Amino acid sequence: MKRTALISGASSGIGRETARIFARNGIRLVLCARRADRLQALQEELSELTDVCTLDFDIRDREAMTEALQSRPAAFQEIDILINNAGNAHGLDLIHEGRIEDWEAMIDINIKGLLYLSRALLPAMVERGRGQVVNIGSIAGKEAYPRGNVYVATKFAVDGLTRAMRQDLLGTGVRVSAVHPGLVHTEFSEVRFKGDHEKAEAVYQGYRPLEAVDVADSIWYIVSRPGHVNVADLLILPADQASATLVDKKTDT
Ligand code: 8X3
Repeated sequence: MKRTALISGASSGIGRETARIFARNGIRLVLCARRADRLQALQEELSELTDVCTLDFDIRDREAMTEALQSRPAAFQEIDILINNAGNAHGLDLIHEGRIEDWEAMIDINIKGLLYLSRALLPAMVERGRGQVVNIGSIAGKEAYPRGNVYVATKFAVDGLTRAMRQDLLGTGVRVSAVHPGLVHTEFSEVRFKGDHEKAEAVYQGYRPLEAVDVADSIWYIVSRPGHVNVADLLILPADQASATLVDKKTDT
């Protein structure tokens, strides 16, 4: 049976690569993000492979999310797989120097956005007695690191929510998993450093980071397991990374 997945943060990075892998495997797609032009380009790319619908809204805006979800065509009503991928980091400041707006953005997107989408889509999954949720956490949700503070807290929240959701949904037929990536070469650092390209690129130099496709591949692994299997928690790191702060960098450039 053909399944339908809704992916948040689908316009770039891990979300976009997940959409590509899902499309190649015949999963129908509801692609969500703020950037309509990027979503449209992805829809054009993938619609040869599968049915694709796009919803552009800001995940911080619950009303906009509700309206967008309601506007989706009937053929995309049933969502079997929710990929809670939207999330980012803003700033890398000491706790006593952090910008409140950065904190609010991270809390609103990484925690509240995940909750809004889950609350909107889970009831129908429970009613149908099947479904799958994959929350994208981070190694930052497993261990704190200096200056990570609020980002770390939001990813600890993702880890905690994943565990709690799994307990609440036990016996409903809905499986809940989390993928926690380490360093992945995406726009993540570009956003964290507010467009400072050099600073962002330096994060990924001197070793081989993960690419978005590596993480997307592990998400596909999770959603392609048979129904009685739940890969509950998956930490995926570059071979050159051993902890949030321990990376085997060969050069300083
Ligand atoms: C992204 C990985 O180490 O920059 O979540 O927090 S890290």
